[in-house]
Amino acid sequence: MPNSPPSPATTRPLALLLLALTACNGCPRSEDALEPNDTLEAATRLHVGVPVEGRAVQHNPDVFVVTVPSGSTSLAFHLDSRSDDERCATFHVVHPSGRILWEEDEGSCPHGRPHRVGEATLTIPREGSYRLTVPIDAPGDYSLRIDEQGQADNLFWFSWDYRLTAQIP
Ligand SMILES: [Ca+2]
Repeated sequence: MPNSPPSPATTRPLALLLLALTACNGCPRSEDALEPNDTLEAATRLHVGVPVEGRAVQHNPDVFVVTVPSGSTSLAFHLDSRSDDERCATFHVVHPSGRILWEEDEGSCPHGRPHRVGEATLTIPREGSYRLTVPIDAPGDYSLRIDEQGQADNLFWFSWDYRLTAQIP
């Protein structure tokens, strides 16, 4: 008995899977060694001038805490992508008192609607490279939360690798 061609009902799911894999820009990948770090209680400790490497994953915030000594007047976070994929990181920085120094609306990428206090600034020297500077008026633990917003056409939760460094200019 000759083989009959596969029916459209059989080939359609396979075709969709192949299309998804072909178009997969940011397929699901394993998490980084910093996890779990989704909350302030589980935050990764940052040390000024010492870079850490992490993975920004859509729907999976990464939280960091850095202790700032007295006498500092500003704190800068440098985040550099280590891949050429599309990126849409947004940031949230909180003062030791709980006051918000920087936040961005969910889905605000590419940084169209930031909320800032004082002289906080975000610059993007090149695609995938961010420099967020916030004013400092007290010593203590400052927190940074990174959220990858992803893009509307992502088929999977998007992720990309980064290097993060806190600096006191
Ligand atoms: Ca995380």
